[in-house]
Amino acid sequence: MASKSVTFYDLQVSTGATISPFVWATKFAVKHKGLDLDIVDGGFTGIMDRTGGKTERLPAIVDDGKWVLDSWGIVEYLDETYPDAPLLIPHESVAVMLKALDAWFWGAAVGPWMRSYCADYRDVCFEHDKEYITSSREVILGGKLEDLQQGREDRLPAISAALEPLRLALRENDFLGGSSPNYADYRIMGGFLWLASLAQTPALAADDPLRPWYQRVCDLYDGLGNHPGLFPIFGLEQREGDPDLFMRETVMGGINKRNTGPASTQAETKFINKQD
Ligand SMILES: N[C@@H](CCC(=O)N[C@@H](CS)C(=O)NCC(=O)O)C(=O)O
Repeated sequence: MASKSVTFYDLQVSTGATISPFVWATKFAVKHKGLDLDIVDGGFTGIMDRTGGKTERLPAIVDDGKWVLDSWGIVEYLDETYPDAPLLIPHESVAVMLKALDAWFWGAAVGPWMRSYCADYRDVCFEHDKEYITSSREVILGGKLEDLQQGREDRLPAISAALEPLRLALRENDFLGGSSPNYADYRIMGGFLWLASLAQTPALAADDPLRPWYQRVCDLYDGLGNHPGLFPIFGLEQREGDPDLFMRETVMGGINKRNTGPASTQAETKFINKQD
C-alpha cells in the first residue's frame, strides 16, 4: 500500500539541497512517522507567494488540507495526529532535555559556524536570493559577510573541540534516542546538515567520533541526508598551536564514572592523598 504524503514546503539553495536546520529536522520528523514528503521547491524569496500568504518562515506542511507551521509545532502535531507511528518525542522529558541540548548546541556551534560560513551561506543561495540574504544576514550578524567570515581557520578548531558532550553520548550510543533515533537526533542533525549545505571548507576532523552517527542518520529513510548537493564537513586538519579538534581518549568523570565500590576508586583516592 502506498504511504500517505504530506505537502512539504522546502527551503533550498542552488545545489537543490535543503539549507535550513529547522527544515532538515522536520524532513526527518515526517519520514519518522512513515509519511512521504511531497516537496514544494523554493529558496528564501517568495515564501509568502508559495504558501499563499500562510507564512514568512519555513518549514510548513499541509496534511489533509490542514496547514501546520513551525518545526516544533509540526513535531507536536505529528505525534498528536499519528500516535500509533513511532513517537518523535517519546516522553515529555525528551522535549525538556532536547530544548536544553539544542540551546547549548546553537551557542557552541551553530552560531559560531554561522559567523564563520556566512559568505559561503550567501554564495550557495540561488542568484535571486543573494541580495536579500546579504542584506538580511548583515543586519542579523552585524557586519559585512566577508569580514565576519575572515579568519575562520583560527576559530574552527575551538568550535570542534566544544562538541565533546555530543561525542561522549554518541561514542556509547547509536543515536541520541538510544538504540533508535528520535527527534533529538533529527534536531541536532539539522545543524550539521545546514552546515553541509553550504560549507566550502570542512569544520570537523576526518576521524571525528561524531562521523559514524552523522552517517547513520544521513542513511535513514533511503539516505534522506545523502543529498548530492551537500559539501563535506569532515576533513579539517589540526595545525600546530590549534587545540585538539576532539579528545582522543574519553576522560570519564562525574556521571560517567561509575562507583562500584572501593576497587573502582582506590587509584584516584591514592592519587589525591598523594600516596604511592
Ligand atoms: N521557529 C521557526 C523558525 C523557522 C525559521 O526561522 N526558518 C528560516 C530558515 S532557517 C526561514 O524561513 N527564513 C526565511 C527568511 O530568512 O526569509 C521554526 O522552528 O520553524
